[in-house]
Amino acid sequence: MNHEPRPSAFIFDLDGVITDTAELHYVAWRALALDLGIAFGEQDNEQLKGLSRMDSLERLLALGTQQFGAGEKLAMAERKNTHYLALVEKMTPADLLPGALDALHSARAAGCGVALASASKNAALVLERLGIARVFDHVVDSNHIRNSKPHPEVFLAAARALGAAPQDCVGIEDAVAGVQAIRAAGMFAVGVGNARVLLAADQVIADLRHFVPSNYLRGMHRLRWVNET
Ligand code: B16
Ligand code: MG
Repeated sequence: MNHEPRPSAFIFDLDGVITDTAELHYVAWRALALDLGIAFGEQDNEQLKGLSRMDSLERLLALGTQQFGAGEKLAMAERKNTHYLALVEKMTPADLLPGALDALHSARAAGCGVALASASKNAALVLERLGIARVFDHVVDSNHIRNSKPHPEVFLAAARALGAAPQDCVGIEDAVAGVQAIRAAGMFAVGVGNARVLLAADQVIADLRHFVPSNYLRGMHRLRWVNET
């Protein structure tokens, strides 16, 4: 771990940016929905990206008509998570998304701080499975914060841990709620995915193969990028 302040820093989201766990979350949520007799499709799963586990559950239950108590909801979230963890156990470094490893190494090679800002309580385990736990100076996930994305807390906590001012940080996100969190933190927001969806991003790229850390090193907080996709 390097605790020295850096001139600039990159703060990566995990799911959907570095690896595609959305599909695994989908499989586990769909199984729960099936048990509850709730119709739950890919479009519904799209709305859960970047949300915390309990917020995701509330969205799923809102698709049905039944009411549940707090204890029942906790048990459902636990059941979904057990299923999800069984799927995560099968992950390997081959599950890194294209360009992810290069992007992380290039950011480090440029002398920048590199942190993770994830809504997932399972982030550390996923990083281990992917073989990249040591690439990050800091990992901030839902275990460390009170407010979920789109609240800026997770990105601000990552910047603080890196000793970087928010305006000197670039955040990289695939979810609408995540891009909103980065902007609310006062950082430059790189959206990964569809520019028609990630409307609040300063720049949108299709995936991390298009991410060149050295491009951001000078005056990045003054630049407004043109969306590329
Ligand atoms: P867990 P990210 C988020 O991770 C996922 O995008 C979101 O779909 C998931 O519900 C959330 O983590 C919570 O995950 O149940 O593992 O705590 O995109 O912020 O890295
Ligand atoms: Mg994500």
